[in-house]
Amino acid sequence: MSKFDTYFLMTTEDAIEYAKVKVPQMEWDSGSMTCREIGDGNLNYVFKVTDDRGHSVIIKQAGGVARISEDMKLDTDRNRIESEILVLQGKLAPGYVPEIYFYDTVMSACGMQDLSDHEIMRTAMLEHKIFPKFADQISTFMAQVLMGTTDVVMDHQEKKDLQRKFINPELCDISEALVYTEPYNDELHRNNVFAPIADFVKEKLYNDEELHCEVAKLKMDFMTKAQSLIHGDLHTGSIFINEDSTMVFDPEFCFYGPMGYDIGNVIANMIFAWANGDVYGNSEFCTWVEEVIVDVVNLTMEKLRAYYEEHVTDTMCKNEAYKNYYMDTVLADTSAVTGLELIRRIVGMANVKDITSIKDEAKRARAEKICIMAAIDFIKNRETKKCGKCFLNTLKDAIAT
Ligand code: SR1
Ligand code: MG
Repeated sequence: MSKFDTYFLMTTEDAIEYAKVKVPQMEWDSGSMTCREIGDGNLNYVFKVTDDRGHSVIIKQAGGVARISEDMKLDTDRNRIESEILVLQGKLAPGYVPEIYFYDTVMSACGMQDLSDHEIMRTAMLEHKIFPKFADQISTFMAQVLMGTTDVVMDHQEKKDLQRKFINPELCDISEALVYTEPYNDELHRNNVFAPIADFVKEKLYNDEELHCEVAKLKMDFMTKAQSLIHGDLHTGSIFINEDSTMVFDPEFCFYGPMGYDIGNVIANMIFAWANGDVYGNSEFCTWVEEVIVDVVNLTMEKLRAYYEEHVTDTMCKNEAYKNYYMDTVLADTSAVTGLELIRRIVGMANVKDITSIKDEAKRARAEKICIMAAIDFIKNRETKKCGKCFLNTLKDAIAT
C-alpha cells in the first residue's frame, strides 16, 4: 500500500515523494530534491520537481474544482484525456509536445518533460520578444494534428474510436458557456468588463441580435462538427517557446470539433500580443506579429491542403471541388473563432494579461474597442476572409474606425 493509492491533492512535499515513485528512471538524488508549485492556469496544479544533478519532471494534477473559481466542479478525468492526447499529438507531430512519462488515473496526475529551456509564450509576448520560427512551427503542428485526425484521411472506424475516447463534455461545457454564450448577455453576472467600455459592450455585444444569430450558428457548429481532434485552448499560455522550438501543451479542452477553433485561437492571441506592443509603442515587435498573423493563416492553409492531398483516403473527398470547399470552410471557421476568442478574452470571465496589464485606462479602452470591432467583423464577415492579409486588414480596418 502507498499513500498514492487513494486520490488527494498533493503538496510540494507529496510531489517529491510521488516523483520518486513514479519517475524512478530519473535516478533522483534524494537528498537534493526540491519542488515548486508553478501552475498559473485557471484549473490545475503544476509541480516542478528537480534535484541538484540536473534531473527534473513536471507533475500536473487535476483538482475537483477549478482554481479560478471553487464553484466550478470538474471531473478529474481531464488529466487522463490530456495525457492521452499529448501522446497521440506526439506521434502526429513529433517534437511539438512534451514527452509524457506516466499518467495516473488514481491521483489524476501525469508526469511530463520539463521544458524549462523554453518560456511560456504569453510571458514572452508581454516582454515583446520575437520568435522568427514560430509561424512555421505552429502551422506544421496544427496541419499535422488537425488534418491527421480527420475523416478525410483516417479510417472512419478508427476516427470514431478516437472521438469516443476524447469525448470531453465538462470542459466543452466551459467553452460553450465562456466562449459562445456569456460574452453576449452576462446573464450570470460573471463577465469581467472593463468599466470604461461597459456601454460599448452593451451596444456592440449584448444588444446586437444579428451578431447573436451568427454566434448561435457557430456555437452549434462547435457542438456538432466533429471534424478534427482539436487542442481546444490553443492560446499563447498553452505554448512553450524558445528561439528554436515551439511546444504545445495543456490540451485538456481537446475533443472532436472544428479545426478552425485552434487556428483562430492562435490568431486572436497574436492580436492581443499586437495590441500590447502597440500600446507600448514597440513597432519592431508589432511588425513581427503582423507577419505572424499573415503567415500562420497562409502557412497553415497551405500545409493543411498539402496534407489533405497527400493523405486523403475517403473516396468522395478526392474530389477537387470538395477539397476547395473544405478549405474555404476551415478559413471561415478560423475567422469566426478569431472573433469569438477576441471577444471572450476582452469581456468574459477569463481575461488575458496582454490587455489587463495595460496601465493607461484610455489606451486599454482603445485596445479593447479595437479588438471588439475587429472581432465583430471576423464573425459577421467570416466568409470573406480568404487569406492571411485579409485577417491582418481586418485588424487594420478596426484601428481606422
Ligand atoms: C474556468 S477555465 C477558464 C478558461 O481557462 C482555460 O484556459 C480556458 O480557456 C477556459 O475557458
Ligand atoms: Mg490551460
